[in-house]
Amino acid sequence: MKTKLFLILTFVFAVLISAKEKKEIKVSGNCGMCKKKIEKSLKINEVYNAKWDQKKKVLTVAFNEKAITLDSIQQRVAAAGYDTEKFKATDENYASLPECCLYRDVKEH
Ligand SMILES: [Cu+2]
Repeated sequence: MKTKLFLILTFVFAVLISAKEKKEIKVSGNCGMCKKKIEKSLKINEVYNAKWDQKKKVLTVAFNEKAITLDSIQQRVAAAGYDTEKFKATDENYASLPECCLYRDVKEH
């Protein structure tokens, strides 16, 4: 009985100290495929939730700030081919995107 209580308390404590941080970052992109790829690049344990808004071009990300920095999150997104506020995708990564996703070459309409 005591052991059970101890385990529950440990769990509650662990949840409390896991620092959950929520941030919004500007991320370039065009379409639904971009959304999938951006969000997929953040399917890791350190990130609880990542949602990219196609209209606003804003990524809302909830993550464990003790386990990952906002910089490395942006680096992951950039590595997937999408420019973020702080990190640009390399030309090579950008060029490997499907044609519909080439946001740098899209003209505003
Ligand atoms: Cu796309």
